[in-house]
Amino acid sequence: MKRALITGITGQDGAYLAELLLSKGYEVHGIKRRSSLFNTDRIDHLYQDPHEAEVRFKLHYGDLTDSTNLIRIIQEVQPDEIYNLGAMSHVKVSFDTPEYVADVDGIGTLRLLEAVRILGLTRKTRIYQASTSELYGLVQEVPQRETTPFYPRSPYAVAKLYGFWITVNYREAYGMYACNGILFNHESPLRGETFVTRKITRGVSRIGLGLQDKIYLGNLDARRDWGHAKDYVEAMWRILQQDTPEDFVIATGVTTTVRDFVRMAFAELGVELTFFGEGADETGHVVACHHPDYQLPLGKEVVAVDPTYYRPTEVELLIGDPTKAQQKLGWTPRYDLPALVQDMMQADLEVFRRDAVLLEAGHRVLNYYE
Ligand code: NDP
Ligand code: GDR
Repeated sequence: MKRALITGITGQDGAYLAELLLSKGYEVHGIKRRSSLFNTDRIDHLYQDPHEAEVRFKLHYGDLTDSTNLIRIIQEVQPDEIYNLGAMSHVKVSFDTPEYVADVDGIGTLRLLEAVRILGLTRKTRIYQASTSELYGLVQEVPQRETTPFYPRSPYAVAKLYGFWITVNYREAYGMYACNGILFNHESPLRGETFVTRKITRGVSRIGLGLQDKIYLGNLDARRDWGHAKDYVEAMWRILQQDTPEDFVIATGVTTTVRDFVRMAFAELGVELTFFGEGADETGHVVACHHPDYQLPLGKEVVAVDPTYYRPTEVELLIGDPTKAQQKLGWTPRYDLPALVQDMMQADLEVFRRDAVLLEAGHRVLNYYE
């Protein structure tokens, strides 16, 4: 039985990857951080009582800022594969906490590689590093591929640049099987609530159900290559199953503006929008409702821009070229963008229908701002 260790197992990708590896017969170990509230919502369905006879899912307390703890866990687990998904992953927040992000996302990667080296596991343990399309930053070439020069535009991306190159360096210096997946944006019903797609699907669901009036967003012109996280964790696994370690771009090859993502989410309710104005003055209004359950007033303003969400330096355009992954890994995504939006909208509508019922029965429900 293969043994995998996942950092960031409580995050979106960690949850889907753990599910995938368990379905392939792996024993899965994950590192979770101690927090004052439960932080295992996304993986609670995988939890196994440690008293059971055959436990294939185990969590360890740890943190990427703590070398001794990483060394201890890796020594104990002796993993065949490590997936380094742990990170402070929010680009906008990285401008507020740049030093912390450098420590976790940059030096954290070094700590993990060093732990494997110090423990003499360089021949046994394969390492996947969660690299990102944010490395491309300011557009140098489109579509972006493995050979496109990097130009990071945030403390997050600069920290991930270190993570990328230290992974390459350990591969070349010590012959380690260590690879970067340069993954473009991938989303799902498990996506963190403050990333733009999930913020939109939650906001649109709440507007449709009468729980909220409007969503406030930042740069509506930004273009992203959005895929489904379920497809992308499959690519991570395939990257570690090759004969030789290499880096791969994982993307759909299609790019869409934030504004069009908003349109697509409202379309799931049968609601059509028109946008007026430009920049910080742009607003989105209801022009038609085709579904009997979601009859919003025509002309209602449901989207507005709040410059608070602008970034000091923005990544305007991402579109990836997944040719190498298609050819060498045999990887192609199963979800396209309409299927992704549908999946996210269905999940969020279900969540907020419960809130709507509670509200009608006189209970208090939370408001969400961000
Ligand atoms: P999430 O933000 O959903 O999850 C991040 C995970 O990292 C969480 O489990 C979090 O724990 C954990 N974490 C945060 N800080 C630390 C720390 N100091 N020590 C240990 N663990 C920590 O991210 P995603 O699942 O979306 O992304 C997974 C990885 O892939 C990240 O590295 C991200 O930067 C990268 N990536 C993501 C892309 C995407 O589009 N989703 C695209 C390209 C790269 P907790 O739950 O306690 O907060
Ligand atoms: P990103 O994702 O920065 O690409 O990083 P995010 O969803 O945060 O932003 C995408 C684009 O949308 C614009 N935007 C807004 N973003 C947020 N969060 N909130 C808003 O209100 C809003 N309005 C407009 C942003 O300016 C941006 O252009 C994600 C993370 O998962 C990283 O960890 C990962 O490395 C990259 O994807 C690939």
